[in-house]
Amino acid sequence: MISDAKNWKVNTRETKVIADERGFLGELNLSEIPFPAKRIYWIHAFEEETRGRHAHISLRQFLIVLSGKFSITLDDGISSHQVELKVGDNLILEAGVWREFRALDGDAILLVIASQEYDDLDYIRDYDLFIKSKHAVL
Ligand code: T46
Repeated sequence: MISDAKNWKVNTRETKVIADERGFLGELNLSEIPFPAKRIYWIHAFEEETRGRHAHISLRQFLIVLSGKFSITLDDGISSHQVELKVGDNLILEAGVWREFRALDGDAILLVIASQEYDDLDYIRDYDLFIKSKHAVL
């Protein structure tokens, strides 16, 4: 584990991966996910493009890098933390965290397991509003 804060936990190489002469097989038990999963989606990101740039009001997520590398910035409104995740690394991300994801190579794939179905109203996409929402809570 390289980072453990109130709103996120970064685990490096925690995902079980079985390698043999044919390639790799990854395994994840749903019991390892700290919430009931309602949705799975994946991102095949273009190199150096930044995705995210939002926070969620209540969504909880479990993210696994399936291929390549991502630079991820996590910001809880008080401090900002940057982590680099490579294949097999995973991240448990709670609500209320501003996040930005940048693919560090051209074959970067991120699998996300989410606690809710897609809801655009759960997104805060304006950073100033995000900071204001954090101060309203504090
Ligand atoms: C997050 C990061 C890691 C859907 O229709 N269904 C879905 O399940 C999702 C996730 C998105 N969409 C639509 C909404 C937008 O029209 O797909 C389009 C792109 O979504 P967005 O700009 O939010 O993509 P990212 O990569 O910036 O963010 C996504 C997730 O939205 C977000 O929850 O944390 O991946």
